[in-house]
Amino acid sequence: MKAEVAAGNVGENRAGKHMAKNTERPICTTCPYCGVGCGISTDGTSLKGDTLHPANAGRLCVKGSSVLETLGDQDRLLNPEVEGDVVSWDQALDEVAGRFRRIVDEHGPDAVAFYVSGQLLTEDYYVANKLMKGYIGSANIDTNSRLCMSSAVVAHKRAFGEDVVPGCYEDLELADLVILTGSNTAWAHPIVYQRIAAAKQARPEMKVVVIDPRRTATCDLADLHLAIRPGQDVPLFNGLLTWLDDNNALDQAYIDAHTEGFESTLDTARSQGNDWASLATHMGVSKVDLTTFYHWFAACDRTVTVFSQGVNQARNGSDQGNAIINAHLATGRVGKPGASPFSITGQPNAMGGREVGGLANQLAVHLDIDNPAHHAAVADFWQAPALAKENGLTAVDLFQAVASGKVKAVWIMATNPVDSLPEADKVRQALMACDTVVVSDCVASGDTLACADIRLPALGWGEKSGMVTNSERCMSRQRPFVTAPGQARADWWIITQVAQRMGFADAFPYQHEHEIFAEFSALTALAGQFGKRLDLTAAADLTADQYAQWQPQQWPLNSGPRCYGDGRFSTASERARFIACENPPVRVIGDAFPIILNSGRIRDQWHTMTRTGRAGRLFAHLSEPFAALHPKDIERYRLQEGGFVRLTSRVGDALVRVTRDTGQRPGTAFMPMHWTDQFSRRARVDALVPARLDPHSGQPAFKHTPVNVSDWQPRWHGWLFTAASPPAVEYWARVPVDAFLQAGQVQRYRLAGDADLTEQQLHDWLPQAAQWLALNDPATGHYRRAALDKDGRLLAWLAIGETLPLCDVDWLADCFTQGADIQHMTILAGQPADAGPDLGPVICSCFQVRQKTIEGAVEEGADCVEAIGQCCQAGTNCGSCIPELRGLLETCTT
Ligand SMILES: Nc1nc2c(c(=O)[nH]1)N[C@H]1C(S)=C(S)[C@@H](COP(=O)(O)OP(=O)(O)OC[C@H]3O[C@@H](n4cnc5c(=O)[nH]c(N)nc54)[C@H](O)[C@@H]3O)O[C@H]1N2
Ligand SMILES: Nc1nc2c(c(=O)[nH]1)N[C@H]1C(S)=C(S)[C@@H](COP(=O)(O)OP(=O)(O)OC[C@H]3O[C@@H](n4cnc5c(=O)[nH]c(N)nc54)[C@H](O)[C@@H]3O)O[C@H]1N2
Ligand code: SF4
Ligand SMILES: [Mo]
Repeated sequence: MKAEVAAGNVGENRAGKHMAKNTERPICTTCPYCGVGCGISTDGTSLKGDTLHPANAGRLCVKGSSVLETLGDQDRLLNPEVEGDVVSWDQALDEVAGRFRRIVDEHGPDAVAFYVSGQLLTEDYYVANKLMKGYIGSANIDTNSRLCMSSAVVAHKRAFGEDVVPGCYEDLELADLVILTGSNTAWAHPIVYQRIAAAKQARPEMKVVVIDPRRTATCDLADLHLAIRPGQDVPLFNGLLTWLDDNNALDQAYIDAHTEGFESTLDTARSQGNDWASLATHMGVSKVDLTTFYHWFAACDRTVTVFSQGVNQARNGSDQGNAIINAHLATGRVGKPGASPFSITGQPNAMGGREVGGLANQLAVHLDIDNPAHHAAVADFWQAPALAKENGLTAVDLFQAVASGKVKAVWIMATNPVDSLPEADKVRQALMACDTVVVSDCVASGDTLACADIRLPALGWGEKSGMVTNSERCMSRQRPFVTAPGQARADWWIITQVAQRMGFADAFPYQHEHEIFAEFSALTALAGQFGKRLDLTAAADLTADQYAQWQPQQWPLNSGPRCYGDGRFSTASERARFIACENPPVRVIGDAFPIILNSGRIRDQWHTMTRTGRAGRLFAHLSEPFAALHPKDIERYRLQEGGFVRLTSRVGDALVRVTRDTGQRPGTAFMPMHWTDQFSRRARVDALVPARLDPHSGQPAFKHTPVNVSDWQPRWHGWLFTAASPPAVEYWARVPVDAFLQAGQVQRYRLAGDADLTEQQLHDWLPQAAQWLALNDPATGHYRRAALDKDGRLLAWLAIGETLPLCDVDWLADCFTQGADIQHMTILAGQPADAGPDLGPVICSCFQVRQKTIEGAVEEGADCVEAIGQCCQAGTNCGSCIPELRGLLETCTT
């Protein structure tokens, strides 16, 4: 049986099995996951938080602290491939350059496109943008930041005249009021959450307000949770503006001196009235809660409003961002210690991509394509022959242009659009029909890779080298510490090689990433000429050695940690702009699709799971795709808790498990965005999401999809452990088991199906084996099989029944990892002879502590998170499970 406390690998995490090289002394690098941008110190076999990094001061969350477990050669893309054949780099690069050149020559530059990602490094991003906009001559380069940050970019540009985040993390610690809206900080930005939690512990009078239609783990920190109806953020913040005016809480001197457009913005806000009771009803909250929030905002000069995807990913995401910024401008709370609006970034280099101009409607260094002076300056700096003159296609439009044949070649780098774009099935069809699809990725299998004509193996985290910028504009280095597997190469190198082969060798002469960074830094001088704050000119002459030694620094370089604190903005008038935000039209929920489907992140998975999906430990928290619904809806739609639900929308369908969640608003459901066709039969949430876009940013409304739900009752259920592909059944979901057979890594599949099964089928699901064990129990309708090699080692295990066969999946996983000594009857039973009680799901991933153990600790008197930690270690490493521990404390003690 797996020890309840798995000692030894915490804080000192194990490296992946095929780690090629360890460093002699620890190096400092930056976490590959979220935009908090934590520093990591590692020698290749163990890691810890970098105590000197300003973002995390030594802390790491569960994803960061388990990152070494996701490295290794298994399922890596090792060689360039053209139409399925392994080729040399020369052949692959010639092929890409040749095809792009030919299409540009025949159909013009707008017939090709790049689709890139906030997981590229700044240097990769810079050369991709320079090649497409400056040399190929089209602005058809867009990025997954379109799905993530583009509404915040619009909001910043409209309000401040530049895409600048004015505040910094320290503001969260200095604030008297922290508002977290559309942000599940506890799970998506855990170290930011921990910094707020620590500040609140030190100053309990500090208030936290969470605005989110569902009750999330983040709410455990909240003094007030406003569970607004989905999409009601503009009315909420318009109401706030009106309230501030009614209660003389505006900073009129600041408004007069530093802003414009206030009167018309206030008029628009006022048009919804100030009958707080009916407004509260409209928003779906109580009047007391609404006015408490307004009181607190009025009272606290030091207020930070953190916003993320619940704000950005909406039909009116840009306005939602501006409605927040309006309230901050109206109270003079921008860029001051403890007082700012704060859009936090998702990906490790979402911010870096915005700096270099990775979006189709940016030029570079915060300049605009359609501004002739900006255009002339960049064309001159780059000596670019064909600098694009018009904005290019934004992500959703870009893939529609691929579908219509207007775009004939697309190069996708470091993103997985077949899973992450709305109407994802159509994206897949478009790519399958496209002339040339090039995909640069690290892994060998993926839903987008399956559509590629040319696959290029890229370096991944731990191998690649370059710069990333986090949410607070802090630039840190990612440094390599393992040898690249196979033929994998840096993205910047691949792009530069293609540029050279397309005839642009003079403009892409780089030998080392630091040369690219220095050029980009020099280019920011132009930003300064046009009154922008982006300033890296101090790094323009950086030597290779200085680049190697780079310590985390915020831009503008050699400036304070905040921007705009003096009330002078990046607009021509130096005044910030209020933006009048109309309330969204009232949404009529039709009978056909009565539930509003929300989607987002879970604690231990990253996006499309190409990395976190390699570590079995990260599935302990939530192991299957699910839709969370309120118990009333489970009853109303005759679903079953733990059963299966088929979701259908106007554009697609999905089949997942039902989770009961009293924190859901009735009439809504939540699905994680993570499961792809690599991990489940049909659980891609974006197959359901229609392409409804914010008109200013082009960002899709991922959070509010009308769906229908119906119960699905399979005729049989099962478990299958195998290294082979999953069987073709109606439902399967897989979890990697930390064991490798010759055929590959063992996977644990949860199965369910409708069709009759024959003995032969069951047999075919298992691999060739020297020995077989079988047990058929017609009384229970259960069939169990085990396949063993000649030495008695387990190769595969299967149990099928009309009800889900009982077994201890963790013990079975251990049977695979620990090899021999298998007792035949026990193995068929799927649990040890001396099976202990079921301890429930793992809550603390670091120490593998299960729910019942934690509840036991509470029953024995542990009355706070720290006491639970002392009893059973839960929550004492990365702290990511602390919100859940607080939840258990609450349920056990009430
Ligand atoms: N564990 C983990 N962490 C991650 C990532 C990951 O994949 N896994 N990805 C990273 C990336 S790229 C990003 S962009 C960030 C995203 O970080 P977050 O934005 O915090 O994450 P989400 O879960 O997408 O959505 C946040 C919340 O918005 C709420 N919401 C939905 N509709 C509304 C609404 O109408 N109004 C309001 N106010 N709220 C609403 C949802 O209920 C959800 O709780 O996370 C980053 N961190
Ligand atoms: N329904 C719904 N959809 C969403 C969202 C949502 O909340 N709901 N959120 C949206 C948001 S905010 C985001 S950011 C996107 C994320 O969605 P994606 O960007 O599609 O997700 P990832 O899994 O991060 O894809 C990264 C890919 O790049 C590969 N990769 C990793 N590192 C490198 C590298 O260094 N070089 C190269 N070449 N490849 C690399 C990985 O193996 C993986 O295949 O999803 C969006 N889609
Ligand atoms: S909060 Fe976690 S995932 Fe985000 S950067 Fe820090 S360690 Fe990485
Ligand atoms: Mo994101």
